[in-house]
Amino acid sequence: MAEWDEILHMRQILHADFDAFYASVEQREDPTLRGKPVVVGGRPELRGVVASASYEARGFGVRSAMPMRTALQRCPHAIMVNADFRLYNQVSRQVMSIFRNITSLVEPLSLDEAFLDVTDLVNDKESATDIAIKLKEKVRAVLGLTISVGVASSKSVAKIASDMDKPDGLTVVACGEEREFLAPLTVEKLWGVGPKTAERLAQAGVLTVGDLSSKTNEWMQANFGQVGLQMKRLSLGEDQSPVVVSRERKSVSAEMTLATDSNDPEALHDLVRRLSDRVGTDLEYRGIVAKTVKLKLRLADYTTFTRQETLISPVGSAEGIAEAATKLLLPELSTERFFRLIGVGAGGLVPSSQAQIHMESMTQLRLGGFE
Ligand code: TTP
Ligand code: MG
Ligand code: MG
Repeated sequence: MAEWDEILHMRQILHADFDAFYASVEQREDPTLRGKPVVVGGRPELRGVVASASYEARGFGVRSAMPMRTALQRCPHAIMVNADFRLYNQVSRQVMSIFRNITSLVEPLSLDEAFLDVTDLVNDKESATDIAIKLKEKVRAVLGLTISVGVASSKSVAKIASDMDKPDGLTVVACGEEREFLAPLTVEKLWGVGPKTAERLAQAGVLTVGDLSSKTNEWMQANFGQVGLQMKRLSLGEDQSPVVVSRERKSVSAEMTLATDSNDPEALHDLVRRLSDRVGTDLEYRGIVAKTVKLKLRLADYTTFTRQETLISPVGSAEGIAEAATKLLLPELSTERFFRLIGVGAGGLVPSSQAQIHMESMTQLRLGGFE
């Protein structure tokens, strides 16, 4: 009986993720970049980091989040491209709509990846694997880009699976084989296990997911608390978390460290404008507006503080964010103050449609007051 119960409740989850997203979009736009090591990211002289590296560049050891300087040392002939967030947002919207044409149960995790719950689509004629193959073909045909897909009975296993065979991969973990699949992987593959936790686990001789799964619940709880129990469940392939169609984001932000600590109003304003552009593009893409705008500032001595303003009418564009952020920056500038890092954030997020209603009713109230 228990087994039947399991089979009846077995879910079929896909995790799809673009291969080298930013870099692949750039290669698609400019054919001369195809087959070449391409890195998208910030300029090395501005302490830029790699956002995305094409698979050709990865052959030279270039990785995301690596300082651009290091990337160019490893791969001197790499072609550097500035990020075009508007374009990536557009491609993201397109891929999400391809996903939603397959099922409405789509949970975007970031611009380039999403979970799809296809449980109800699977039947005698079409397996989850067939759906995954169809999805890959569709994305290639419509967008000229490749995705890698993981198919499994849970979100966490599907996400790990999609990363196993990149680029253009398809990894299927059959129902009941989750433990075997996970066992040889390093603990860092598990959701929520970062370098620090991995280091602590390594000290206890726990290197692989298999090692972790053989630890007792008591040991996991004693050493890592509630999170420990969650890790143990994930190591066994147990993850009941549902695909959540709309994920509420509480804030959107972007920050950047300056090449050299600066007190130059022009350079600082310029940075605020660029960060606002990123935040504003993200808001536009999501169709949301912000009621508060925040500025994060770090001085040369690492003192860090924030300034924020709650706006009378919410903003949802790069220009609106920049205007508010610039106002916050102005009183902080002085020749003695050298800044090391600046961040721009948007909070109090509401759907644009809702903000519209809110503003209309405020207008009506005001009109009412005049009568
Ligand atoms: P990822 O899916 O993590 O990376 P990727 O698509 O470039 O490569 P992969 O084939 O391994 O999936 O992230 C998607 C995009 O998010 C990536 O193209 C650029 C951006 N990004 C950053 O800006 N900084 C980062 O540190 C990472 C990891 C990603
Ligand atoms: Mg990706
Ligand atoms: Mg991704």
